[in-house]
Amino acid sequence: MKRRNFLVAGASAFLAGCSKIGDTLWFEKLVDGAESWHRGLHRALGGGRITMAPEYDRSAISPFFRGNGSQTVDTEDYAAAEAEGFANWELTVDGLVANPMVLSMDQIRSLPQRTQVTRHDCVEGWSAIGEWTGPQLSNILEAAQPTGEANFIVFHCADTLSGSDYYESCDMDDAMHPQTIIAHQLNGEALPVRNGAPLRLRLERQLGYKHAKYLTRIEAVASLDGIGDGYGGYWEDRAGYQWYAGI
Ligand SMILES: Nc1nc2c(c(=O)[nH]1)N[C@H]1C(S)=C(S)[C@@H](COP(=O)(O)O)O[C@H]1N2
Ligand SMILES: [Mo]
Repeated sequence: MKRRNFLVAGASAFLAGCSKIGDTLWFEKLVDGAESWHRGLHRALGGGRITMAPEYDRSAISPFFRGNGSQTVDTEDYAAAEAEGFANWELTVDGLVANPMVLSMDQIRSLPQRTQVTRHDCVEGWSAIGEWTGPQLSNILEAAQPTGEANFIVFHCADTLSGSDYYESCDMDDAMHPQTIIAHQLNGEALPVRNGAPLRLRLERQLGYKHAKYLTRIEAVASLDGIGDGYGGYWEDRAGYQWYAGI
């Protein structure tokens, strides 16, 4: 397939250290939003039927979106990153993908953006409505090109809770869902530290604990075995929370 070859060639140039990001073909396609590869995958996975989480008017936004779980990352690296406004934060995309890549914050901000006002429901019994902005994960995966063996996407985080790494995962259907975004803004401002600065997942059809904060790495895998305790997430491993936490 011609397009696929373009993307592979462009991504290789990028990985080789091409300094002008805009010159790489795959990145241009992404920024244009012109690529349709992910729409084909949508059809293959979902039979064309996509249910959307409710979206709200901006007037419904909660005055304060509380933080829960980790409210910062207790490392020197994170403190240094925060001190420079997360200008050099990077998101790695790897695992079972044809084009592993490392995205800068500028690249993440230059992708097509989606903004959505949604309600976050935490199992601990609170909800909040917020406006989230960021690129669709489908758009990023379109560039990375998960291989045929990739069944899940694992979200790795910078923080630990009680000494264990926080992480989460979802299936390819949710990964490619239009409301699944890598958010860098809450209510039009850079993501606050308590809410996962500088990058957090929004997985709108599922409960709060799935929405991994402080994202460092997105990994495509065939199986969740061998990742954490194998149940697909920090709370799934520890407290028996459901892996598919549909609302
Ligand atoms: N990395 C990381 N992500 C996380 C958590 C965490 O402790 N660490 N807590 C989860 C839980 S239980 C909830 S309800 C939400 C809270 O998001 P908020 O802090 O923006 O309110 O983040 C989720 N994602
Ligand atoms: Mo939660």
